[in-house]
Amino acid sequence: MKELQEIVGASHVLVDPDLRAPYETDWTGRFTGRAACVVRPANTGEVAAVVGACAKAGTPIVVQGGNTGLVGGAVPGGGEVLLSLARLRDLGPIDRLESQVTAGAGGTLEKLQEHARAAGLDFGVDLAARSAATVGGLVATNAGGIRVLRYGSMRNQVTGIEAVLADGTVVSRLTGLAKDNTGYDLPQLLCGSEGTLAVVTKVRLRLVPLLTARTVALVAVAGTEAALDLLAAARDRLPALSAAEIFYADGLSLVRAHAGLAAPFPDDHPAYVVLECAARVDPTDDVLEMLSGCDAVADATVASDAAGRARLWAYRETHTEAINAAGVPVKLDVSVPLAEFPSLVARLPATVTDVAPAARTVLFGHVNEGNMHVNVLDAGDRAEAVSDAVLTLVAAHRGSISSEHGVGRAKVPWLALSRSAAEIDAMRRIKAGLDPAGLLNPGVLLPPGSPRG
Ligand code: 2HG
Ligand code: ZN
Repeated sequence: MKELQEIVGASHVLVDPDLRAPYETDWTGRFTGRAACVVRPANTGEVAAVVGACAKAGTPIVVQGGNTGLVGGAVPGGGEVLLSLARLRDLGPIDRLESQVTAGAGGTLEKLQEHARAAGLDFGVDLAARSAATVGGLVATNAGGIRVLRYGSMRNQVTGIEAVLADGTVVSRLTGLAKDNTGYDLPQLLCGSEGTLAVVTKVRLRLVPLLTARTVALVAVAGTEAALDLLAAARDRLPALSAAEIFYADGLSLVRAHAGLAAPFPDDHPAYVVLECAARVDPTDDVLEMLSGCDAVADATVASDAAGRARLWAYRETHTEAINAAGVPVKLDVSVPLAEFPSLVARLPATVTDVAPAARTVLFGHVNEGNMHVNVLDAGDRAEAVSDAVLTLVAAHRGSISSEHGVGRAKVPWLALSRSAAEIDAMRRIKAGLDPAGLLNPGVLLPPGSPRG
């Protein structure tokens, strides 16, 4: 402890339980664990020294950014040093020639977006937790969000990384070269590694053109199949399409009650799709034309001014908050091929109530990627049974048990539903090579085995 205080300063080693508490429980309140202490280094050198000291002492570390994760991957299992990267917030100058920027792992997505936009560029990833989610956390989980349809997930934005290995060694690859075939792609290996292979300290990121002409449509449809018909029409007819999101009537009621929002349409409908187009010239006419020619549209409302767009997005983006306000949910984040999507949605509610009769299932997500956020309220002590039933159903639909939130601690028991034994073994060998003592994020991602998962 004294050594850690010498590295980061006594005021940045939090031992008092009240000071540790906000770091020890995740955003949903489901995952909680005690940390030996919380250490808040200010720069890469301090991170390397802290990790090196822990390696020497054989002390496990759990790494945390904005603590917005939804799978318990950034809260302690019990007794680790919690390494908070929140002070690594530096944002480098915008490189206009390359359209890139280097960002500290602890800066928020929102600050990165503001920085890029002030220079006439934008960042390709966006998600509802933007004000707290950090760049390092987005990389560690390979975050997705609402613009994957257009720009891909976090790994598609990453052109370089600086990271601290489990023994305190700093590896830096921040040149961001567009072409560079000189062996293993370490930055890409770290994307989605959930803090189990190294501690990401800086990230070199690709930026995208700032598209200020934006149109959002909230479209009422008869159900999931109609939503897919609408998606197909939108993809065909709208080259500027940048988001396609789905939610259902029960989610809308929850959101409206929580946030005091007016009904979007005179009538209720089974399902709703939010479409967003972004371009240099106003895409509204194209959106209206597509909507008027699409039989799947039961009703629609369109906005192109900032306030109107935010008003329509709120119906979708308030889901997580509204669900959390109703109780501690079982949160599952799955994806299936689009052909299987309607069958999955149709079977989910009964799959849940078969094992937890009092439970309520709220579905919403990123329809273009077949990614459904399955939130289950009132599962009581049946949380494990609910996860098991839903994830088994997803596997039977050729899907993934974690589409964008990662495996964390929450999904470890079900990893084998999505990954073969040979793949898990290969992952273990990579882990053993980079972190032979199993000190980084033990209990996260890999099932227990050798070295410590
Ligand atoms: C979103 O798409 C996030 O809004 C959160 O991935 C999803 O709360 C959830 O289940
Ligand atoms: Zn999502």
